[in-house]
Amino acid sequence: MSARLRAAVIGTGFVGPFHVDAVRRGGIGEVVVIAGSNPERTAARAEAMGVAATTDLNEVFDDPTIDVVHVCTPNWSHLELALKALEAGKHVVVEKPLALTSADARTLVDAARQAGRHGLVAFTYRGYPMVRRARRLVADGELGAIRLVHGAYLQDWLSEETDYNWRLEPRAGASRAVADIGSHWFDTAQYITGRRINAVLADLATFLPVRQKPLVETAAFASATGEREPVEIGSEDAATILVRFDDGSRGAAVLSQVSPGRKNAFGLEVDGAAASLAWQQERPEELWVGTRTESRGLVRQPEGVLHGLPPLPSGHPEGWAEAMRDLLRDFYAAIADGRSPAGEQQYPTLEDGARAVALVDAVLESARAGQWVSVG
Ligand code: SOE
Repeated sequence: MSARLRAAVIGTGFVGPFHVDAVRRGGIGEVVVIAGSNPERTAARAEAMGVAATTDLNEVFDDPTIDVVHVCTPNWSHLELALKALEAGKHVVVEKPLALTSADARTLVDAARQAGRHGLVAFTYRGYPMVRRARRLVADGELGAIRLVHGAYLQDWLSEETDYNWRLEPRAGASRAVADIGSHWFDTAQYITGRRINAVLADLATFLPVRQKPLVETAAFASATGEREPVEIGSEDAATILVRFDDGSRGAAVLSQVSPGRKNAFGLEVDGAAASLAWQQERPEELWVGTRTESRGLVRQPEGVLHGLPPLPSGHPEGWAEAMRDLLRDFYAAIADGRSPAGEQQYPTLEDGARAVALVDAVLESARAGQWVSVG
């Protein structure tokens, strides 16, 4: 077997350790170091994952043996860290949202192009086998002409006044629910249908304009105890958005981080002239397909061997962690096989990430203006 690609993961919060695990299980790369700003947490994460730790990012950028850098930090540092990694000649994996504004996201896309490096945006939901199957059904014409794309992405981990996380801070960006989870919904809707959203009409809501911020740092999905201070919140807890696609089809999404009982309820339906399909992230192995005369529940069938690794047999659920593994496996394979970063890719590219940021910008503008806004 050829030498594995060597990687560094920057970020020790919720998602960084899952990147370490996904790369490892993908079998093409190995994460050699995890970097973070908090020395204790970085050391603890590194020990748990069996990799080296550093709080000095130059150790990552200046190490010529590191091929890939994963940027898994809070939103405000994605741009700066990814640009530095590209300058240092690394390929980059960047968490979503790619950047805080569309202009910054374009800067990143251009930098990767100029550096001739591969760049992936972590649109994990594209890695689910049944999402890929849904895309194939649409591409094979089984649904007929697409009419409607609709669904929701609902969470509850920010539904109480005492829930707090860095995503609520102004420096994390003007949008929250839309940038954090809506960007996944938009991307998956476009991935499955192969169409682009070219206009949006959005209504945003902040149901908790004041939150009780804990004085200690709180990780995503966690609750803190102890002293708190009231802080004003500018970003949206929820959004209702109408969309139009470039083929004339229409859609609607309800996005919320304040829906009690809904954990990661990402659902998407596509209605065509001949058939409709529906997928729910929390039941990832199933795909519903309905016509005028029948409806069927498709279950995941293990397909082929992906880069040397057999898939799990049916009935052994593949979920979020496997989706991340497969997404990163496609990315690492493109690098290992020497494929040009300029060509078509199997993985979600920085260009796809920039498109999602442009949609978020359009949503904010639409909500401000109270009218449809087109996306270029
Ligand atoms: C938190 O809202 C979050 O972890 C997102 O940041 C992820 O992208 C999503 O997959 C799950 O929810």
